[in-house]
Amino acid sequence: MYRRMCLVRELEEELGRLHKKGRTRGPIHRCDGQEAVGVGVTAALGLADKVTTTHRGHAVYIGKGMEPGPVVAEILGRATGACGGRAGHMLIADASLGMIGGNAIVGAGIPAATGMALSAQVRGTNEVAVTVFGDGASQTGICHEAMNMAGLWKLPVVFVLEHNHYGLTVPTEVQSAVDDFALRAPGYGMPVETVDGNDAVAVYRATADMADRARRGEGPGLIVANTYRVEGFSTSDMGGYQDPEVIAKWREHDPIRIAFDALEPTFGAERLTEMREAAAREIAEAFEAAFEAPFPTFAVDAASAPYTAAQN
Ligand SMILES: Cc1ncc(C[n+]2csc(CCOP(=O)(O)OP(=O)(O)O)c2C)c(N)n1
Ligand SMILES: [Mg+2]
Repeated sequence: MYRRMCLVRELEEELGRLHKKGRTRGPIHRCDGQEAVGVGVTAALGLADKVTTTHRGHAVYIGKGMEPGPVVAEILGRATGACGGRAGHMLIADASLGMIGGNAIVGAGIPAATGMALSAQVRGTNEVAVTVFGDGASQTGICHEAMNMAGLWKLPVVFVLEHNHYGLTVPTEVQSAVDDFALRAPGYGMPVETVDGNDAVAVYRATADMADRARRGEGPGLIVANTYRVEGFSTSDMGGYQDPEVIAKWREHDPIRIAFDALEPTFGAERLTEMREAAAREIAEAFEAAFEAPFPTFAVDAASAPYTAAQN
């Protein structure tokens, strides 16, 4: 988890630098400071388990086992990307790893994972589906519909609410009728655990517990992972509406530092620093390769095109 969080951090910081140089296309939704959610959740899952994530999903992609090379190439829209350069940074998927996708439609990953859980139940497997979604997404109608059906049918789905305290520029206190999102779980007949979302071990343990229940046929669970969006909504966000003192407090409570401090007595600072440096090299190499790679071609294949110009 430490290694993967380092990879994500290096990825996000490089994306921030490249955006400033005008070398990325469109806004990028950085997840630095929130790595422990995506990485901790996915560390508790097997290959056959499915996960959906959001427009801010880089930690989930890397956590579920995607290599930096195809992820970076996809973010830069190259033909060598995980989705051939056609998905972009919000929609990356690799079904062979159970990484079913990010999603640019807020909340859309929630019913998708719930449907995958229904599929697992109908097929009689012991797979679980997990959906990581934002506090903003938790206000959508489809979130509540999915949670209700999951509770009613005891579907093997784990709902992970990545509570970074903002939906775009809107803070929690003006988007939710309750301060504490954990209050919602009893309404759908499911247990809830609230964790420090910057502590990868806490996130991992909560996910493993909820996934075990789900595999036993005991139904869904909710995890509220408290974290904070330290970098603004996207690389295009001009900021100014988040309290600098609050940002500074959360920066102190950094998920990589927490992991470092937990591991240091056993492994030593030197080894952990080497791992961080190796992650930086791996990301730098992924960017170098991606910048060399071609863009996809968009030639229309007449045989597979569903409509002809005449039909249109
Ligand atoms: C259905 C839909 N409504 C609105 C938007 C515009 N939008 C993009 S991200 C976002 C806020 C999401 O907040 P949250 O779910 O907390 O995720 P975060 O950005 O904090 O990770 C909104 C409203 C969208 N993409 N899709
Ligand atoms: Mg949010």
